[in-house]
Amino acid sequence: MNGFLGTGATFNADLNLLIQIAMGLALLYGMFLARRKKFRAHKYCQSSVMLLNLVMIFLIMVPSFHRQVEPQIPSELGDSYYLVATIHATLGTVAELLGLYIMLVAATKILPQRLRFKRFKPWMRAELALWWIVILLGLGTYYYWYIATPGGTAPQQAGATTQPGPTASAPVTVTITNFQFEPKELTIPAGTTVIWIDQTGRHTVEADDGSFRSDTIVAGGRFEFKFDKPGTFPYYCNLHGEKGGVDMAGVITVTPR
Ligand code: HEM
Ligand SMILES: [Cu+2]
Repeated sequence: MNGFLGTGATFNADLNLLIQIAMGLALLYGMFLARRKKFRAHKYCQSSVMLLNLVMIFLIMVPSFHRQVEPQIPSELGDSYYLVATIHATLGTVAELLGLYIMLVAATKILPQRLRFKRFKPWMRAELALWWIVILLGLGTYYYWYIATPGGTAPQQAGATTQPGPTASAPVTVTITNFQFEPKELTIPAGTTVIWIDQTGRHTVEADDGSFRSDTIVAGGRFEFKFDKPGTFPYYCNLHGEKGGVDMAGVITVTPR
């Protein structure tokens, strides 16, 4: 799950970031190919980027948008975290569609005459400019998602009252970081309150069986739930995990008092 750039981003985000920058540079290189009248090479270069980007969009960005952004709009659009990603996704859709259209006109004979433009340069220039705007908005998204700390809140430390205690009445703390719950498995006597404290990133805490469910928690935020009934309660982060213990998930085991 964890990325490799050391920013606390997901693996997918880091991978996407590198590939997107490489593709942006490839488009610029393709522009120079056209200037040197190497139109065949230009065609293959730009077309490959358009097609590879379709893969990145459907494998990484659409699922991420669907999970993390869609449920929060329009209500949370005042938050840069969602706003920048939404503008990025909207313009990104336009850029990709326009790119595919230009590709169809310039590199194939599929489209009928009335749907074809004649002057390539203005269309291709506009597309290249739009594409780079979308990359910059993507970098902005990456920044707000993984680098900026919301509201500058320092991660809250558990106070003395939230240390794990021997009696059922003392609350127990689970720390949330990118991208795990610590401890992942926790056993407590019935009647204990568990407090999840988020130290990095945005996450949720949701029981597989729906018995408890937090809103999106930001760094510095917390969520608590009192476990009255004995049983096993698997839970997960809705943004980075799934039911059944997949990826970012944990288990609370409640024993009879
Ligand atoms: C020309 C097309 C596009 C380009 C060049 C592009 C570029 C980028 C870049 C550089 C990032 C930052 C790396 C990352 O955080 O993954 C990013 C992230 C993202 N993009 Fe795009 N993008 C494009 C189209 C789209 C579309 C069509 C959508 C909408 C479904 C979209 C949604 C997202 C989301 C949600 C993220 C954050 C992903 C995450 O970190 O989990 N992008 N994009
Ligand atoms: Cu999470």
